[in-house]
Amino acid sequence: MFDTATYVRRRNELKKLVNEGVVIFFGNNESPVNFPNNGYYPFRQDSSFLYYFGLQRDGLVGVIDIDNNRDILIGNDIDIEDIVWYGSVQSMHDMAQQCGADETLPMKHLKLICNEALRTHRKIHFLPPYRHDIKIQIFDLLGIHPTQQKEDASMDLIRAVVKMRSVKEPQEIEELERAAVIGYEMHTTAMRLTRPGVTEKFVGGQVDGIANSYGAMVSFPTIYTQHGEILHGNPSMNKLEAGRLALCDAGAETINNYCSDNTRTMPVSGKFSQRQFEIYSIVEACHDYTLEVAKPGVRYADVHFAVCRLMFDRLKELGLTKGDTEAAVQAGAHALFMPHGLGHMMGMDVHDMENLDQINVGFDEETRPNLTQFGTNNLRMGRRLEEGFVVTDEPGIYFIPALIDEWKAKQHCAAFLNFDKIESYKDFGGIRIEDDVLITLQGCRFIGAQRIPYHPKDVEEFMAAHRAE
Ligand SMILES: [Mn+2]
Repeated sequence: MFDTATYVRRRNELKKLVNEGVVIFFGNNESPVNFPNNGYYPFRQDSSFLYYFGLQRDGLVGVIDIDNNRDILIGNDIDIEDIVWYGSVQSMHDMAQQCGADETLPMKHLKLICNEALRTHRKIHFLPPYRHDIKIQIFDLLGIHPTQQKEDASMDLIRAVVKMRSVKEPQEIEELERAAVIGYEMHTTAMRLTRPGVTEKFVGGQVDGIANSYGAMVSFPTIYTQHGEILHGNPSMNKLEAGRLALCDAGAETINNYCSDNTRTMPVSGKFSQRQFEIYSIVEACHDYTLEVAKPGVRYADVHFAVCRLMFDRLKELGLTKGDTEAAVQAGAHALFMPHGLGHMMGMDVHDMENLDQINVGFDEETRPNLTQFGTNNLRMGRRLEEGFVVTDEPGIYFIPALIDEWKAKQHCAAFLNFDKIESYKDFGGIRIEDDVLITLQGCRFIGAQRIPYHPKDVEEFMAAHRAE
């Protein structure tokens, strides 16, 4: 965790932003696998609780009483039985000191605090819960049914948390840099292990092991697949085949739970075919183009569409698309190839603050999401960039047979698409290249001192030099 002053400062700023009432941050509990005491490991704390209290133990709740300017850490000290099985952990008193809370109270006091606040008609702020045990806890404390809790969550608190967590502090950027170092090891491991005859699952498992060895865990379930056209394809027991592409989308969390998120696509044989090289080069150009366009004040939705226009133009050179680029992108024709957004916020969550809803995180009053157009409705981040934001830059080109069939049958965007030519790519798979971008005062830069190879020549050279035989 960071120093005590960090958490005191953050909570004081939050008090100013929320202004009145009682804020409750629920920490996560252990999540059982097959028995209450057999938890999924590693334990993952709630990110907003971490942001304001920094403590990694399960069974904690942070209360910020704005009206009385009191920060209370709630939880029970562990008993001798726990110490026998799990070893000694810090006392509640020690943890309160670490995060700078004014006092600690046992968990049963939370109900008293809530009852008192309800009785005096004070506003109780909580974030939308995403775990079922927390939903039951909120039901017990506040009498709000789980189906009503998302609606009753505090918009004032959501806005304040998004405002604060969106802009990364220098010490957070250092953590993200550490995550990038682990991410580099994960992806170069995948490049070393990718060769014909190995299963996807083997490579994926080795990549996960790197995250577990050097950090807390993976930042999301690793995607490693020859079916890159399946956007979130899990590693299967299928063996890698020469001539195909393998797509690896993976990231790590540091011990302090800051994330990396990168994607590389590599030829199983170690060399790109001409057709693979042509498509890959387009994705590479799109990926690099983001760095030229993204800067403070620019909407990320506009960066997305700038990239889409470039992609469409380049696909035209290959005879896959046709017609006026501007009109094609407005019609959403590019979404046949890239049905997702260019990127998302990243921080302690890989899709940062996703539990607070993308409409609150990636959009604002000025920049509203387009919920109706296929592809564009998948944008996670649209609003104007600010210094300190961290977003991913992850263009991709996919040939999704079912989508090609559907669009062709409906003649959707037929004025802009050469379906006959596109059909010949149905066995292609998909390519994505992803890096994490920090918005700086003047522009932006990639996070990570060392780039994971991504220029085609660099990927081939790395694989030739380092591949396991
Ligand atoms: Mn991503």
